Amino acid sequence: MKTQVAIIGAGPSGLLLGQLLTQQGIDNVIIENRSADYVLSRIRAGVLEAGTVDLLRQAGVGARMDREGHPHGGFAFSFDGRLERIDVHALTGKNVMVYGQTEVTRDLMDARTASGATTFYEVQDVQPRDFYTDKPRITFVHAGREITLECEYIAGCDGYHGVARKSVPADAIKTFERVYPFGWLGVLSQTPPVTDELIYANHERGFALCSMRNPTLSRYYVQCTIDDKAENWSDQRFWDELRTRLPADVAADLVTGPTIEKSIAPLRSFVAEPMTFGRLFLVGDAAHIVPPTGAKGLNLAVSDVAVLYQILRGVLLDGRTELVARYSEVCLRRIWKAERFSWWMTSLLHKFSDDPFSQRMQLAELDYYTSSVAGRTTIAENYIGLPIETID
Ligand code: RFL
Ligand code: PHB
Repeated sequence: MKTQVAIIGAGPSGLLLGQLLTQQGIDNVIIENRSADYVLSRIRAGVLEAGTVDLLRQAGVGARMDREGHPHGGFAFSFDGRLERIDVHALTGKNVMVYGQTEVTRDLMDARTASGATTFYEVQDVQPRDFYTDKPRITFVHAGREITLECEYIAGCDGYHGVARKSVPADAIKTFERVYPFGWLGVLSQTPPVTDELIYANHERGFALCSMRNPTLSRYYVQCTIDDKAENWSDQRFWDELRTRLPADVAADLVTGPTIEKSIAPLRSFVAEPMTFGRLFLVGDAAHIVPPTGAKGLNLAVSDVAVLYQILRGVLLDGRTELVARYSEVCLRRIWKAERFSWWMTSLLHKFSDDPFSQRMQLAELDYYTSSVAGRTTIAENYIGLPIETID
């Protein structure tokens, strides 16, 4: 079997890259080791940067997002019993969009089905090969049959645990990592969100986040210990803990109910350099992880796709093979800044120890940033998303 671009992984980055390439008439095949239903059952990101929204519209998958998504012009920090709003729209002229990753993925899957492009789900033994030659290929097993997919380029969009990054020679890659000493316990509940906008809470018992998917579906998180288990948290314990970590007037408005999902996610910062190995590109979580505190993971995956798409278009439609060399440096410039923002938000809002001095430093930093126009502006311009470079 032959294609121009072989894409490993049908998460948001693989599906969006496939959609943009298909729109340009560039042939591509996606191979995914899970089923489509499993991919759609993963509850993850909820906040889309303005640039992500623009690219989804450009890809022709923005219609339902524009109908059902919720533009937000700001969010709040709570600390020391206070609630301080960051007016992102006033400071940047743009809104973020609250629209779940599950919905983005569903829209992309529907568009792919409509385009007739090929996707193999539930594949096994995926192995990228010969990507340092001009005839790369991927071998995999589908429905008991071994398939060789010959291609011109391979996009490794297969997430942090995928095979693409693991296939590159150890001496060709350098990785940078920080593992945080806590996790996030997240719940989804069929209840109205406690406020119209997100609240990121710093509390002496630990971080909490009030988020949402729509006016009847809330998403809440509390910081938990790294070795904690979701089974240790009854719904009652979760709601009590969340209420404790919010300002009293907000807590009084919290509507509770049965939770429909409860899971724990570890927090990690991770970057692999470079992101190109011959004709293999690493894209999205395959190349980098951020702690979710800045709402950057999905958005970074999308900005990698924006860059790779422009490069592959130049290479495959106009023969500009010299562009391949630019992918890694262009992406990494933006990635490191999003890593910085996510690390900073994590450091500012979580409980790292019982040390009272560190807690006072966090409160002073929150007070300083939220009471200065310069402070609020730097937060707003990072939250809305830093510019994505165009390749000319
Ligand atoms: P994905 O979504 O992990 O998709 C990779 C796909 O590759 C498949 N795969 C393979 N396929 C074939 N062969 C193999 N050997 C394979 N190995 C793996 C996998 O099954 C999967 O389908 O990576 P992608 O596309 O790069 O997308 C990245 C995003 O999913 C991720 O960054 C975000 O979800 C992170 N994230 C958030 N990002 C935001 O921008 N805003 C947020 O508000 C936000 N909140 C979150 C988050 C992540 C969370 N968790 C659970 C990690 C909140 C949470 C709790
Ligand atoms: C979410 O709604 O799942 C969410 C929102 C903001 C974040 C992380 C997760 O920073």
